Amino acid sequence: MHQPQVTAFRWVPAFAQGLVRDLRVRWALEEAGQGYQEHLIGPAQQQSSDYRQQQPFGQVPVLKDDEQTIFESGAIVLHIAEQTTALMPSDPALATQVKTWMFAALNTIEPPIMMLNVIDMQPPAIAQAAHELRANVAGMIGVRLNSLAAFLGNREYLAADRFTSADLLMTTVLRILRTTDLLATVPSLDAYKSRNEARPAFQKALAAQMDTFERHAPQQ
Ligand SMILES: N[C@@H](CCC(=O)N[C@@H](CS)C(=O)NCC(=O)O)C(=O)O
Repeated sequence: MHQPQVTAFRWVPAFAQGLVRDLRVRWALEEAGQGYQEHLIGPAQQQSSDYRQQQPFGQVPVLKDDEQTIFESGAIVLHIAEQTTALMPSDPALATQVKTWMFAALNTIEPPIMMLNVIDMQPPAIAQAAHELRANVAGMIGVRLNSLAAFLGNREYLAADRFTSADLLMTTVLRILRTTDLLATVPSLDAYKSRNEARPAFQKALAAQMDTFERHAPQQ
């Protein structure tokens, strides 16, 4: 088997570094003990028709392995997880619980967080005009975070009583809040995120992404 290839950006501005979604794929591969190669792209390749055949929206990440080419970070993490018990239990009922929480991370928790992220990235005049909307979205996120914390209770992980691909995705989603104070208002979730970020596989994946950006930083 050849090493899988992960398509990632050569460089992004600081606000996105450590959040770009190839991190999810790098982390999953590290947890699986699977080496990989980087395929780095920039704006020109994003637009190319060849790349659009692999990722129709010109985004990252893409994973190419011996079997296929896949886009959507959730689908890629699921594909990797289905090949290793490191991320997905072999018991079918437990695996269903893990997949349920993978969807919850991407489909229930991530949307309002991304909405806030988009508002916060607007130019000052637009952000100012949207300040009431921002407060409402922050409130929606708070409700979701409290529900998640209530479910977790004394559990360390979301499903199967151990770290799985559900925790991997949920942690990368919670990280998007890093420029807000929202997570700090739910200390048990903050601790959950930090616990998962302390995993050697995450640290390795993050270091690899950051190293790439450092090596390709534009000259001042
Ligand atoms: N739902 C997609 C979202 C991918 C996505 O938003 N990728 C960002 C980087 S994290 C990107 O490529 N942005 C550039 C663009 O949209 O042109 C996934 O999870 O893979």
